[in-house]
Amino acid sequence: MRAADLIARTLEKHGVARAYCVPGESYLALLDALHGSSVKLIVCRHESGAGFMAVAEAKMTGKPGVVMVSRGPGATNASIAVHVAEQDAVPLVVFIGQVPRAELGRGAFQEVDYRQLFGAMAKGVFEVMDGARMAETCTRAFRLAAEGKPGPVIISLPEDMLDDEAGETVPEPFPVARPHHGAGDAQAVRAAIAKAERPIVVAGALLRGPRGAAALARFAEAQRIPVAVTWKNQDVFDNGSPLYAGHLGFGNPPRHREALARADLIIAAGTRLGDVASLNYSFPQAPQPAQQLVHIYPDGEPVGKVFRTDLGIVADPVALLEELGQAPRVASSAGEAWISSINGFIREFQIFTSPEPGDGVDFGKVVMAVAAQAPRDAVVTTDAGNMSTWVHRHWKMTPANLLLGAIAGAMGFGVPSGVAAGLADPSRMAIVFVGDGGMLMTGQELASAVQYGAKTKIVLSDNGIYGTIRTHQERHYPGRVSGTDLVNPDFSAWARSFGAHAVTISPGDDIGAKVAEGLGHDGPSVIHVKSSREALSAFSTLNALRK
Ligand SMILES: Cc1ncc(C[n+]2csc(CCOP(=O)(O)OP(=O)(O)O)c2C)c(N)n1
Repeated sequence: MRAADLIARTLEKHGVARAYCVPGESYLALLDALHGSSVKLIVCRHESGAGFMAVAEAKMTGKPGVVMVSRGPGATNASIAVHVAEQDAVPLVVFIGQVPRAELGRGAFQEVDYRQLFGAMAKGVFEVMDGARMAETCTRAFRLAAEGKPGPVIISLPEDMLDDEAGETVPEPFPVARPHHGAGDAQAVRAAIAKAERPIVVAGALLRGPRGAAALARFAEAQRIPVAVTWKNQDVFDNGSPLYAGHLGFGNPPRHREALARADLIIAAGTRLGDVASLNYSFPQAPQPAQQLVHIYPDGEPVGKVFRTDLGIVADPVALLEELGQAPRVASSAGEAWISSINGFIREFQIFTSPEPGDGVDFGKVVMAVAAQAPRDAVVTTDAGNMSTWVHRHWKMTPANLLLGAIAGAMGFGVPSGVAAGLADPSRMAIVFVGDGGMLMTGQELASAVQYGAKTKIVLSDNGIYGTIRTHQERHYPGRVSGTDLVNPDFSAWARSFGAHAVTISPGDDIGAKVAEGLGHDGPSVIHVKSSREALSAFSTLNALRK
């Protein structure tokens, strides 16, 4: 068969349900090979949207997401998603068109050297020069994307190569090699816990999913250890649990940091322990932590990289937590006091109060209404921006939810990820939180929602500013507004023009009733909130910042 057909058959063998794409003349043979395939091609309006959708699907399923884009401009448009996949450690396989083999290296129309372009982001960049190597390359790419620290893999497809004779063998998926903990590792962690008076778990994205979340909950309960979750991973642990120690990210107040700093043992599991997860390398402190540090991750690369790590275990964190959860520890009164000191603060911190701004709707009130009305298993996606701060601080998520956000902080992730969530599991409500800045970066993927029947609900904070940047600006240069104001379209009319249902929330409206209308619509809807600028985020008001 043609190399192009072999790609299609390989995707089918890997059980790929959807491939997200923007078409290009550089890979027509692959589009042709997907004609009639069980792999559903989701045609998007921008390659960043297509890439974000594939990343979101990978976050939902734990399996590599698949995106296909055209050469040159298509590839550069998709690069934001490659960066997110790298930073968020998400398995992603990216097929990119390329100029014909005879033209390579001549600076041909739309030619880019993908090894250079993606070399700093991707786990592998394969340019297939001989169609006979396609089966091996594709299967290897799927394995590489998923193993160890997951990430993006690029497959470059010179146009004429797609017509090469590639043989008839479609290999079975290569099993992903998983590192396992050794015989003494569980014992060593137990010994560290036994010595500690104030242990804490820092739980990351690799604990997402029913098995990981169950292992974490069981371990934390059995060992009586509080659990803090890393940035945008608050769905891995019950935020209402007495063991919940909060969400680590931006805006953690001094009292939270002080409470955490009292820990004498940090068990980091399923997180790379990057700058955001470690509160900018302060918890633990780099390079010499004030606490004992245990770090469990399936790839050795981040372990002991920035922090001196007393016990680094290169292993599947879920399997190790499962083992550790089997032997309960006797609760001590000192241990219980440690748990309640940290959880006591969190309970207070989770309480929502409104500054009652006079210049628009407090977006926090809308988030609270959505949280109250959303189904228990809602999939929530957040764009980068202040509007997500209320979600992280006040929505008490549980592992029944799924929270998808770009840990890399890429604006524009919200709407496409919500559309992908609506497509990947139509039985669950997908809810997006996005600002007016992010909405006009990739919000046009609302068209994809309408085209493919995703019933995504989009909650839009229309405050007329790039709010997050205004926050930083007011803190550093009070009152000197520069480059952060926006003039917006009528978002409700805009949403309706796509065929979505739109609800506008203005000051004085019944927020609960409007949210019910938006969430209750049997199709895609946009809840357009005329938000206050004064109620800038879940952490501060504009005037307080200026002062
Ligand atoms: C692709 C990209 N461009 C720029 C930024 C920098 N940035 C972070 S948040 C933000 C503003 C977000 O504004 P908006 O979407 O309106 O949400 P708000 O903060 O007002 O809630 C910007 C520009 C980014 N993170 N990603």
